[in-house]
Order: sequence, then structure tokens, then C-alpha cells
Amino acid sequence: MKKLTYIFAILILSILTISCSSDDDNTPVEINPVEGLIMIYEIEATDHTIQIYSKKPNLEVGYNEISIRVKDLASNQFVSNLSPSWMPMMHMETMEHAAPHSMLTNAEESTVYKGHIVFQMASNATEFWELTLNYNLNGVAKEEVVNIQVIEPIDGLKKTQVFTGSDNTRYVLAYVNPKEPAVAVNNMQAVLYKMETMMSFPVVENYKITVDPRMSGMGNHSSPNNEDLIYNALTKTYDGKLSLTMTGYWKINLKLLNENDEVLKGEDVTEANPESSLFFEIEF
Ligand SMILES: [Cu+2]
Repeated sequence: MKKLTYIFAILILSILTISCSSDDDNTPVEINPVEGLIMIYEIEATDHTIQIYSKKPNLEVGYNEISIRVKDLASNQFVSNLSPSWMPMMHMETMEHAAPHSMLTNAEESTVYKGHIVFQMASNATEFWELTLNYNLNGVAKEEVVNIQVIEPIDGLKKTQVFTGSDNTRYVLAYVNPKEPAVAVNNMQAVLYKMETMMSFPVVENYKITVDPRMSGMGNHSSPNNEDLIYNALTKTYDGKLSLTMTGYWKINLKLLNENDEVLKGEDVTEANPESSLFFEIEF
């Protein structure tokens, strides 16, 4: 009986294997590597074209996911060995400063280089952002400087905080997820950078951000099962849970704590103190 079961199992397995492999052979999959993204800039250079993509139609103050690819006009192919780097720079009337940004990597699609930039402020009539791109094309080092437009978020909600902590350090904290909040316990994500100089913004590791969402329009009620944002070394983000019990406007009250649990910014929400000085806003 045991032997029979064994043979039967082998039979089932081989049927499954056959059906799987035949599926693979018969359905060619063509994937557009920039599916769902909007090309916001296209720069024509002499022998190549640079394309800059975003999920949103504009670059906004706050966290922006940006993808870049380069087409070699000689081969008419997108290049997968660019080794690119980038530097966002704001030229203000009296000074210049950079912005927190990640590296550009092509881990998911070999010809699409992805990264993020957290813009602290919007462009205006006299002050502007430039993005300098450095990369290799057929063994030749290239540099392209792109004038980019950064606007205030269209929804007018605060999702980026630039502040001085009680340790006298300047920080940039930006909301990342959920991009589409739901009435649920949402996975929440933020990024935290320290302003070392005007040009250098390293990721802050191993701090903690407490989460207290409130509906100020409804007696400032809270929600159960929120989880503090904890540093994730793999993604270099702060990850936790955001519980939203109904649709509407929520102020997500935050506190930033260092590795010794000392509060650097933000306050508890109490009867006497309805909101923290450190917060994000969402509406859905
Ligand atoms: Cu500026």
C-alpha cells in the first residue's frame, strides 16, 4: 500500500511538471520594463538619449521614486552597463544645497536604473533644481545636467518634515508608504536622513519613530494595532504598521527617538496636547 502511494505521488508530480513546462514554452512573455511609469524628461545628447521616469506626472517636494534609462543611438538599444550616479542640487539666491537620495540600481530590470530623491523644497521663479547624472556609455564617462522642476504636493498634505532635533542635528523625514491607504492595518514606510552638511545627507540607522494616527475632525480618535517604525537595514527604510479604521483626513502624529530611546522631536497626544509637532497628513 505504501509503495502504491509512493508511485501515485511520483505520477502526480510528473504530470504537474509536464503541464508547468509546457505552459512556459507556449506563452512568450513580453514585459515593458517601464510599464506604469510616466516619462517626465527626455534629453537628447549627440549619440544617446536619456529618459527620466516617475510614477507621478511631476517631481514633488518629498519622496520621489525615479527611474532612468539611456538609449545608445548607434545600436538603438537601452544600455545595461551604465554604472550611473546622480546628484540633485538646488541653486538658491544665496546658497546651494543637495537633497537626500539613494543610489541608482538596476536589480529588477537591467536597462532601468531606479532610485529615490527626497526634495526638501519646491522650485520657484528665481531658485531652481538641477540633476547631474554621471554614467558610462561604451566605456566613455558622460555627464549630463538636467534642469528639473519640483512642485509642492498637489494634494497639499504634509508628508515631509525638515527639522532640528533636541540633539541639535538637522533631519529630513519623508513618508513613503502606503501610497494608497486603505481601511485596514497598512504597511507603513518612511525614510530618515541626517543633514551632515549642505551637500551630504546620510541615512540615519537604528532610530525609532512612534505612530499615533488621529482623526482631528472626529474627537481626535485614534486606532488600534499601530506599530512603531523600526529601521530595516535591507531597504534602509523605517517600517511599521498604520491602522486606519475609516476613510477621511488623518494626522499621523510621530515621535523620533534615537537608539537610547531619547525623544529628539515630537510629543505624545493627550487631552491637553491634541497633536505632535512631528507628523504626516493623509486623506483618502
Ligand atoms: Cu533650497
